[in-house]
Amino acid sequence: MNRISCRLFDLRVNSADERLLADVAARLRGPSSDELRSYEGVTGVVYGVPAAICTEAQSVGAGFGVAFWLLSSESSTDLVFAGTRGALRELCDLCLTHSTLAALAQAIRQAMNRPAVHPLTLGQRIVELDRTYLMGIVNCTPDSFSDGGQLTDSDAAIRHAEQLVADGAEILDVGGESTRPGAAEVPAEIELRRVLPVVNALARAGHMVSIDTRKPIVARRAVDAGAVMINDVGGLREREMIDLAATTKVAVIVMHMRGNPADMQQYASYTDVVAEVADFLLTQVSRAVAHGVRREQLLLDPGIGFAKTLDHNLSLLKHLRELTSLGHAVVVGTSRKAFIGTLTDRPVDDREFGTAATLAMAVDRGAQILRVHNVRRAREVVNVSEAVRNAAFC
Ligand code: HH2
Repeated sequence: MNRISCRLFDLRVNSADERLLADVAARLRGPSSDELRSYEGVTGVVYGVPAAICTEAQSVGAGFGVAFWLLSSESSTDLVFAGTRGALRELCDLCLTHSTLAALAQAIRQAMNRPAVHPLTLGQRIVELDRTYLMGIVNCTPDSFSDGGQLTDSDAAIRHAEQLVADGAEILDVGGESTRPGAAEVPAEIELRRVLPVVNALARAGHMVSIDTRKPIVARRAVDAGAVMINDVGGLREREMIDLAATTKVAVIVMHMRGNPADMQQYASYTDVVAEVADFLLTQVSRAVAHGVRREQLLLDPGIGFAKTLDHNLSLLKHLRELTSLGHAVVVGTSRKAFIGTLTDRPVDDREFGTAATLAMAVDRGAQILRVHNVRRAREVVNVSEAVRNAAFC
């Protein structure tokens, strides 16, 4: 059987979402929006299924309350289906026992483990987020924990960023303040002086630029200079940052942190770190939405290393699915961080293997964006771990 792939639209989470309905109903010329809307559950499209198998799936699915529509063209047949998650799971279990339907069931099951997130608008571009994206780190700082002092003049930072793009970075995260544990706050004027020329040049060159800051004024000026994403390591705790997101409509990473970099480690105490981080992030999302930010602008980040001990970081990575199942894209930043040094006994410039292990796990657990220093190596990790995660049943 040919390789088939499945894409899900979770109508339960996005029931009011006209864009998803229109996508399935119109672009794919499948069932009408009204038909799809009548299903409280999941709608999916399986691409490239042989017609005979589609027909067999239809006959098996009918008894489970799963509806199927065939979309046939000369070259291929695609299958649109809709049903509740429970019905689909049962159907998949049954199909796995049919030799001809096993691959179809496997594709649906895989997709159900990866809930659909809304495509992200980054400037003029729509990023589907149906695979893992790499965000290259451009630290224009004298004191970042891994690469501080390397890019203090703008030209060096721009050259480095161009290299990251050549290595496979899709987004460039430009920062002008170190947030390593214990770092002192940098005045806004200095942060602006460090980042603005770099943001400006990279945006003009057509790259997707994110501004890594916790200061609304820095975010505002960077967006004016062409940044299409705000990486708010303050997690939208500042009302001004929420207002900026609401008016500019740019994408925003909401990252979990307690206190600020100078004192955050004294707040690294949780009863259930995964639940508390998820709770904080969802509260911030609701607050932002209540003030006019669109849900689909917001990405979540557990803030690895920010007010976290080694065990907290490990638990968040192990249970990352609890965040990637919330219906928002998830960003993960583990690159070269201290907990990797603790586990490997390696200095900061020799943590690529340890970093690679965490990236592979983040991909497997459904993270959409990985924030990394070494993009070339991370691209290799992503290629392999995505291939394993998406392997066909055979
Ligand atoms: N980590 C750092 C900085 N920004 N942003 C997000 N969204 N997630 C992260 O995990 C994250 C982040 C810290 O890493 P780095 O920029 O390399 O170091 P420094 O803060 O010392 O500049």
